[in-house]
Amino acid sequence: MSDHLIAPHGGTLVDLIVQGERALELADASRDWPSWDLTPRQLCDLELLLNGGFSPLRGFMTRSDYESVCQSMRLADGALWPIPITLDVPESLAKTLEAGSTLALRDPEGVMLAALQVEDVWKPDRRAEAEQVFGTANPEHPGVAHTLEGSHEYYVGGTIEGLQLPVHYDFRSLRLTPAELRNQFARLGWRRVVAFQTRNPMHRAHQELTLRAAKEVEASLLIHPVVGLTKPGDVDHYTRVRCYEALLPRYPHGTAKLALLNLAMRMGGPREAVLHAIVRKNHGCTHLIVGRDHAGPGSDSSGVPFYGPYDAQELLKEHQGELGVEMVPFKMMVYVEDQDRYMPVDEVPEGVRTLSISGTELRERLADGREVPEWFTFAEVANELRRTHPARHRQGFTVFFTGLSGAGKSTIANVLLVKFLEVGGRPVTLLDGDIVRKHLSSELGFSKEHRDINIRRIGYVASEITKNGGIAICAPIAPYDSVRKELREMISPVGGFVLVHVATPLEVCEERDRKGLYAKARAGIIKEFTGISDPYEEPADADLVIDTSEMTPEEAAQRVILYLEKQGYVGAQANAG
Ligand code: PPS
Repeated sequence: MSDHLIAPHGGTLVDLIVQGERALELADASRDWPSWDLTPRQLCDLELLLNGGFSPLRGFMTRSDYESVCQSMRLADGALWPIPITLDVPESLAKTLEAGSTLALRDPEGVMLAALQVEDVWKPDRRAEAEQVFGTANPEHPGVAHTLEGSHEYYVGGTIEGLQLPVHYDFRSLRLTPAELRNQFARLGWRRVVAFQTRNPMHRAHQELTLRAAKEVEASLLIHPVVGLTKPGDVDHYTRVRCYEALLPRYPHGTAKLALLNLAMRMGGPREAVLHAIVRKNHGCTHLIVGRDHAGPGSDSSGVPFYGPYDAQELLKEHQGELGVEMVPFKMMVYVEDQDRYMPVDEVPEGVRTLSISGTELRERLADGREVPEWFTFAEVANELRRTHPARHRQGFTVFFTGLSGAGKSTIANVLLVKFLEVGGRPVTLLDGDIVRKHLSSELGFSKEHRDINIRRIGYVASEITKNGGIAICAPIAPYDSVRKELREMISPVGGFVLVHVATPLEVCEERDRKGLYAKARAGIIKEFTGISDPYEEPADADLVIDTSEMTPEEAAQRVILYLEKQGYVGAQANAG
């Protein structure tokens, strides 16, 4: 490692991976140890512990470090550290551990990644932790929600010996450890490096901001996006990385580099900004760009922001001298139309027209297939976003019919199937009640429990079809409201979900009795028959209500198509014929 690079936090770059004999010894001994399959958050933390991204930490925090960090942002030895890095486990495991035991840490497939020499097992006051670290115990803050509701009751602290880093198969050449990045910087002669932390796609404002920052401090630029855990609802990292790669050629040759950071963000605002600076220092960076609301979780439900827009800048400013990482503060960049360029908002002369597009507006434009202007984002980035967020008429969707036996669900579903096949363009799957019960749920009966399992199975298959851009038409009875709602929640994030209540009255269904089932149900030959001896909960949240005693199956199918057209899920040609 070059002497000219910034020293890691604490002076030495930690490397917890053990080799040769010791590795064999640990693997051998692990047979007798209790073992823990790491959660996604813990896997991210372990990776940065093992590769020195979290130097000087040598394991998950012990109680004294944890308490000191929560209270005063310092480890017990006084070193600056803003956020607890702890291993949470359930009581059942905690009870088997004590100081001196060893715990095998495994990935979700059971591969042993590291051995933890237990020093401490304790039950933390997680509410106090949330208040100290995040400044609030409001679970609308995602970091607080994880601390209070998403983590186990006990913490285990101790040093770690690593057998291997967690395995990633995606973007391997961009996943650089602190040592690897430092080697590259040394080879390139990059002594001054300004890091840009991000969890979002980068648009022109971000490019302008990073270019300006690099020029201002005369440093090379490391675009260092987080690909571990970010804020729920963020653009997935596969898409983001393709966007960053598309943007990279827009920087002057040899001045910018892209590497991925497998950090689990806490959305901890000011304290997290300090963590980001430490982690970047360990990766060989001398500067960190901190913009507006850095690592912020936004606002609570009453619209009050959890942190002030420049709180993170202020906290990092207090500590930058001690850390040796210089903060490069940035105000929000806005587009000045008359000058066709970006400017920090506080430099825009009064009365000058500025333009901006919010995240919500961008999502809407992508969903509607509307143009994303070149002043906002480069065409190559917009194309990448479009590939993942196609316009609604290219997205998948589920049409979910619910209603009594004999209400006409299957008939309408079959007409709809044919209409969609006629139009073509998207694969269509019909998950009819009877078909599903034959192929997916043959062992199930008609108890509430079994019906719910049946609907969840249908929902899972429909969500996979929808996610992959297909059309799923489902036509079970689905008599229970809560499981129908579960499906809407599961499917809506990956495409469209339309609940159609086929509300043909029971008398009409019974009179039709096409399968003779109602007669058998009345005679008590078939038990738990919906509408006769079993409940049907009418949906109050149906997107469409259709009564087949008042219209033909073709008319009913047409109503569904018109509804989908209004929502943007089918284009103009879907209606033709
Ligand atoms: S559920 O409640 O959604 O799981 O039911 P589903 O999978 O749609 O299955 C309903 C079909 O099974 C036949 N059948 C019964 N339906 C209701 N209650 C009882 N006890 C029952 N026993 C058998 C019936 O033919 C249903 O088909 P459809 O097409 O709805 O008439």
